[in-house]
Amino acid sequence: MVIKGKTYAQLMALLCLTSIACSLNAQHVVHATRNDKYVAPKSKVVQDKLEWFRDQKLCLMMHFGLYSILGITESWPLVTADSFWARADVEWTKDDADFKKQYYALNRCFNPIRFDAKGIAGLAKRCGFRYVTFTTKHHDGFCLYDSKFTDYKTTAPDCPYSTNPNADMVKSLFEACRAQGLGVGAYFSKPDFHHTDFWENFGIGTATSRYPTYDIRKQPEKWARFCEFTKNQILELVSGYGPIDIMWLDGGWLKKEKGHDMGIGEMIDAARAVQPDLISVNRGSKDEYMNIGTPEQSVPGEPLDYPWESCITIGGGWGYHFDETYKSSRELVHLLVDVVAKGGNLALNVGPMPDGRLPRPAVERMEALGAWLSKNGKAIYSTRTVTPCSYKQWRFTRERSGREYAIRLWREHEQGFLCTAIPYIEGRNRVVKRIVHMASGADMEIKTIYDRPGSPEAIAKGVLITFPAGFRQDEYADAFAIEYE
Ligand code: JFZ
Repeated sequence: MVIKGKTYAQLMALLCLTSIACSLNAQHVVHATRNDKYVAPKSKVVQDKLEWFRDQKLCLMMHFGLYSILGITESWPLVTADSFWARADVEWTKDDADFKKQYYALNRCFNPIRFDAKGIAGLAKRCGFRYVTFTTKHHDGFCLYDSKFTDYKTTAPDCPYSTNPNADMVKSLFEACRAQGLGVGAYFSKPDFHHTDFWENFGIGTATSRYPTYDIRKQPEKWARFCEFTKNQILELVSGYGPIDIMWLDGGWLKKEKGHDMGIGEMIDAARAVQPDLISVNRGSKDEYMNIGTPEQSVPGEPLDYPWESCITIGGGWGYHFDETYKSSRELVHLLVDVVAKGGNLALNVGPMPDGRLPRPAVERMEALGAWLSKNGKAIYSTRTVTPCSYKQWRFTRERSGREYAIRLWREHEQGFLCTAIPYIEGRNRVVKRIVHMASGADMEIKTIYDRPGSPEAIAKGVLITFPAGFRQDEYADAFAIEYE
């Protein structure tokens, strides 16, 4: 194809060089952000486990529960004060008490007989996920495991699923994950709307907030009972469900400094008496029990100098929604690369359908992630940040050995390129000796680009990578290993 005397290849080269030229002029450096809010755990065993955590990079997070049956927001519709947003898809009733009774009664029709723990664990493994975080109990108090401290659970006789051999879903899933060599994280909600020592009468007949329905200063014994219940559930999880890598305690609005002291630190200390290397997430706290940062539905603008994971939904909601809109595979690959380049993990959340299966569009995206990682994973897993970690469409990572990677994110129209360039920017201007394309293993033809070439004042502006004949550019991103002189 010839356009105005130029072949397609020449046009692509021109486009490529144009994009290089306009990008090589800016200086862009990202400095790591020291964060004084982070308090490292005292335990050396937990500190070492956090290095394991930092190596994993990709987590499959799953929100599953009663809310999944109706495809509505998880737990939050029970909070009257949040109903303005949380009940947006609850159009069949406007009566607060009526709705709450209906929501709580969903345990009587919870029967995800197509939940295939081994199948999900195998899929997660194949798609490059390294650990799985699952909702053992969300704010609504319904337990997806056989808790000895409540009858509001999948294994209770009033729940149809209780007759299923996998009724203790946490047990089935965690065992299946470990069989695949995956880590396991227990999402557990500190608030429990179904517990009457948190919400009297389950909040029915009360305009509920996300806080207890009573003043805990006036009924300290009631609050103490709730905290003991919470401790018992955390301990039964770490005692009866095998090795758990992360205890992910949600409900960060219950804060000690706001008068809702639950004694979480003591609970985690007691849990570590059973599992010493347990990583704890005590959301809402900034103490030694908040071992990893958990930015939600967001990615920090710059690298963080402590362990963290961005928890982000593959679609719009945490739980399953019938009319979900999913992020594209390109967005998800770029999201993972961006998070990893900033030193974090991506906890990508998928909400199983009411029957227990994962939605087909989610599976397709997970498989696309896995396909990309099968070719480029060395630039992702077990890496750490390098400064600068990004420059326009480039992200940079490094192995602990020091080997560096440059990952070029391709936008939708950026296909068929014949070359690209890695800019020399402050902090990244060492002379490049060799560049290898990770997906093919092919050595790239490289050439240093100078401004004012030949003149005494010539300055190296970057390295031009010319793709060899037969080069197959990835649809979403290409990782390159860089060796320096
Ligand atoms: C929390 C949960 O509430 C949410 O349902 C989901 O499980 C997510 C992973 O974690 O997200 C929050 C946390 C705090 C608020 C709202 C949602 N808040 O304080 O409004």
